[in-house]
Amino acid sequence: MKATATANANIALSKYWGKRDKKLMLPQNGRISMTCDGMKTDTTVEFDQNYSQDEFVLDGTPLTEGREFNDVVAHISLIRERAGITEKAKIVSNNSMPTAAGLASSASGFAALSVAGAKAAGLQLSAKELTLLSRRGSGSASRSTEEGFVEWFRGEKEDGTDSYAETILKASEWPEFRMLATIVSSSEKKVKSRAGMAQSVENCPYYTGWLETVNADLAAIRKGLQEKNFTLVGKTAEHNALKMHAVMMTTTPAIVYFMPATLEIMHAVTAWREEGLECYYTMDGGPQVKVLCLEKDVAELTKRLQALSGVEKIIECKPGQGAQLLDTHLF
Ligand code: 2P0
Repeated sequence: MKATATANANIALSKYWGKRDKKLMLPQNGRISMTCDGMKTDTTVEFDQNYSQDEFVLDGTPLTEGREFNDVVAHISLIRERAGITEKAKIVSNNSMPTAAGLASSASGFAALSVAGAKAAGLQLSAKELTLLSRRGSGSASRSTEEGFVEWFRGEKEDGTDSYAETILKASEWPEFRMLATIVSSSEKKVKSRAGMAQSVENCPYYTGWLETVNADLAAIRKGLQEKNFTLVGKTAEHNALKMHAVMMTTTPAIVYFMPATLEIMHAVTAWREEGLECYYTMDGGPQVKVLCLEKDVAELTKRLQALSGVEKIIECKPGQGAQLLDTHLF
């Protein structure tokens, strides 16, 4: 009753910000992301009758309380319930990127936990069932079980069975696509996405405007991916991210993730693009900027980004594989 899985993080090209059902984690709108080879979580889960309580060790630190611990225990309890078992679990998880800094650690985390947990509990789940299970841990996790460029469908059903994720372009079909995750701060973010998006749905005056325009962005990105039209994908992703941040900033209380270095990179990317170096930016629930580009421009862009004062670190991500089981356990 022990299994280990690895899952990559994923970064949205067209974003999700708001739920229509908080318990089932059903989104207000669909979303398209890239599964990122370059940022991952490895997780081992063991169910054993000798454990008297659930244990969770994250990046070497045992957690016994708090939001992360409670969310992980709730997800393990859901897996236990599905499998009809009662054994407590030990869970050890390691992130390759800073946790909770807006780098989709909850996406890779809950995808790895779902794949390892389901296997350890003896559940035989299809790929679709794994995305549905991962979604219950974190909305963004539903996409990390899948490879390459992935669409998470909004779905219509109240029970959520049609809100799953599916690869729309394999990693091997556009291997030149790159995302440079440019880290300007590794500190944990102050406003968690889950709480922030609930406030936006409740009181942002522009929320309906956001929802009205998202489907057009999804269609443009789908088309851009199918045609491998980098300009269309990049331009749409950048505009979509700015709209989402406009919603965040006009929520009460305001959610402002940008730091001075975030804006410095945004301005630099725009200027470089005007010079003919094609790149675009996208930002999520944190100050980091993900610069979208093609493989041929990675060296030049990395050099230019590193020369900016606020940049701490750059993680180069390629389109990556979906979550997988591993033979070697973490304990
Ligand atoms: C996204 N984010 O589409 C958007 C953009 C953050 C900003 O998906 O409550 O960690 O666990 O579903 O998935 C982050 O939200 O929140 C996210 P829950 P999640 O990537």
